[in-house]
Amino acid sequence: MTTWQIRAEPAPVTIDPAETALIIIDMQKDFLYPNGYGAFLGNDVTLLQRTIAPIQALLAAARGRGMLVIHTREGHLPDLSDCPPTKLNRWPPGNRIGDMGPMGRILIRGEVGHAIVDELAPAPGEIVIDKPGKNAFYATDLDEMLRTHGIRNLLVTGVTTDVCCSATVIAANDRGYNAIVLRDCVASYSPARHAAVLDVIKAQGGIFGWVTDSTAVLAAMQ
Ligand code: TIU
Repeated sequence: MTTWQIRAEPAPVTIDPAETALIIIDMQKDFLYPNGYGAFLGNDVTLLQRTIAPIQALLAAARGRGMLVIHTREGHLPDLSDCPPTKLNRWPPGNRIGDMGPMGRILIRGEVGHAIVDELAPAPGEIVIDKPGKNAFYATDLDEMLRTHGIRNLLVTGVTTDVCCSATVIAANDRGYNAIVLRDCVASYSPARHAAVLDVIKAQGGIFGWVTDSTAVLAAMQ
């Protein structure tokens, strides 16, 4: 059995690549592009764009080794029937999910802004999970898909560190998956929140998982 030993915090982690998936969380135009929803709300999207190149390198390596690749997208049905009022009412009218944004209706499935960025477009056959929540396990068949493929470890990438990545890592940990987060492949609109979340994940002996980077993972893959 081939194993990969990955340099990580709080300790190195050894994984079987056959039991490992690369998950790319919500790398959507609305969050990353200068004319997307995130930018429209006043966020600095360049902080998020820095993740694209290292995720591209990791994605190419994962594809080359036949690893399971999972993309997720946050978004809702056009009639908003899957969007709780608590989430809908978080922003003033005009800036809400379902309102017309710069790249179509904000976070609505099928709209331009909801799509994954061109640089990381899913390849035919790769799993794409449409999620109505922040946590990718909530109201999706992600858990079933991972179990079907015998996955026990997740290499976690995507945006944002403090929202959808954090929510997914915490949920994965409770479900018995090892979450290994790549610090250069996740990003937040707030560098302080990004750093804080990574600290929490690896605190207390790795209470939610491990923190590493793409250089260490690519080295372990050799
Ligand atoms: N995908 C994801 O993280 N959704 C968010 O709403 N993130 C924010 O940082 N707002």
